[in-house]
Amino acid sequence: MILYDYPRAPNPMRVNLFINEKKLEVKRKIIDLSKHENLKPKYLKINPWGTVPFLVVKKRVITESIAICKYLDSLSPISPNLFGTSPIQKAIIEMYRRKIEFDGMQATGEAFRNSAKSFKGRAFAGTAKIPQIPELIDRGKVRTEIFFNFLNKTLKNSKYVAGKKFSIADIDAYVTLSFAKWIKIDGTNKRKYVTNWKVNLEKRKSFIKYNKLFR
Ligand SMILES: N[C@@H](CCC(=O)N[C@@H](CS)C(=O)NCC(=O)O)C(=O)O
Repeated sequence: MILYDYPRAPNPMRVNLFINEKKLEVKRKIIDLSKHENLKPKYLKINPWGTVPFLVVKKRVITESIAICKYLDSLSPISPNLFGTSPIQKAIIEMYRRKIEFDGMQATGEAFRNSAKSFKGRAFAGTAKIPQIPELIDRGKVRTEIFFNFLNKTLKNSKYVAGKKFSIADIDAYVTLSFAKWIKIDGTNKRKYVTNWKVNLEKRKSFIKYNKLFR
């Protein structure tokens, strides 16, 4: 099993934090996105979508971050369980996770992919040639701010995003917070509950290990 990875980018970051939380050891191959290595024919042959992360397991390829996390989770269904255990927990975690992905990560991505010079002509991740739409930059930023307001409100009443227990939803929200810096949005700004939650998460061994990569 090999994880094709570029830990700095938001989606690989989700998988990296998950792996750290579960204390798993996974063999990795780094694909340097800054050099567009993901679009080289040798990698497109393995993953035609041209994105990272992807996991190769006995010639099968798993490309979506959460699909990778779920696969690793079922190989190692040990504590901590980050997807929930009871039916209601599982549903609540998935509900928040989807909201974070659509209203947070995608909103940030909308502003970022439509503004970054290096993605001119490639406004979506992967190989498709899609022009940037400058009007989407401001819209993406507005959506991102709305998302952080929602997150702040959620965290006012609960220690973690989906309740009393740390879950994959916290990983996704933290990744969004970090990704938003790329569009110069500080999600903690005037948001006390997001700030406290971030400080708390950054004390976790898994987050310390990840953040050390870039010091
Ligand atoms: N839905 C995919 C998205 C993967 C994705 O967008 N990856 C980005 C990095 S965060 C990528 O590979 N970008 C490379 C490019 O567009 O050239 C997932 O959940 O993993």
